[in-house]
Amino acid sequence: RASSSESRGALIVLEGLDRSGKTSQSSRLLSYLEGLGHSTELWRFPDRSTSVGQMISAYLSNKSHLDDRTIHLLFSANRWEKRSLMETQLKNGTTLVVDRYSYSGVAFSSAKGLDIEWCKAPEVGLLSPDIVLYLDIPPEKAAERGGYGGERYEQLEFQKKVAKCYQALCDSSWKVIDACQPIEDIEKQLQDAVLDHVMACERGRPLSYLWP
Ligand code: NYM
Repeated sequence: RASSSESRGALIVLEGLDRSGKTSQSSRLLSYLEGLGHSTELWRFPDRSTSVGQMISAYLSNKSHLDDRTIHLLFSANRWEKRSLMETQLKNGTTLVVDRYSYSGVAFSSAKGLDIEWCKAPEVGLLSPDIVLYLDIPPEKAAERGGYGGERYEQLEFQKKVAKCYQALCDSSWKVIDACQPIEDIEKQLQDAVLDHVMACERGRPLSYLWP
């Protein structure tokens, strides 16, 4: 067999507006895949544990101010610093459930008015997800859920712009899920959506790279 058909874990990405339910659905999906016996890890971006991540965290909590392009590149660098570990884990056969990825990077920065192609450029060469699960919620509904923690970006008018930017990125390869449904229904739909991809990767689907 060619090395391109080696078994690997799947790269599963959850995207959506703030308060769309990504974080709780990510951990439910992790439990499900682990329960089926798949080696699985939960990842998230930004990864606030690194030194780049701490700069991002300070920015998001309004403790620092950075130029729009500068913070965009820090978010991207935060993915680049995890890229080789990501590839290692996938090749080890571990499936990664990732709460936000490059699509958040492009959607949130282009919502500020930055050119979308400029925003995409630093992501080129990162690993491409096997499936993007988009938790679709009207910005008004997300705002009603409350618990906007007061971080930068957590404002209705801005989230409306982010929603439009996500629409510009969304293509037929994404699985769009109505995030206003009951939690258990969403959970079930996510489970159904990922299984084929996990199997295809086990059978040796080759890795691919942004932007496909
Ligand atoms: N965010 C997240 C970006 O602006 N660019 C990125 O590349 C990523 C990964 O950070 N409002 C924004 C989206 C969120 C914020 O995310 C923090 P979270 O999931 O609340 O930790």
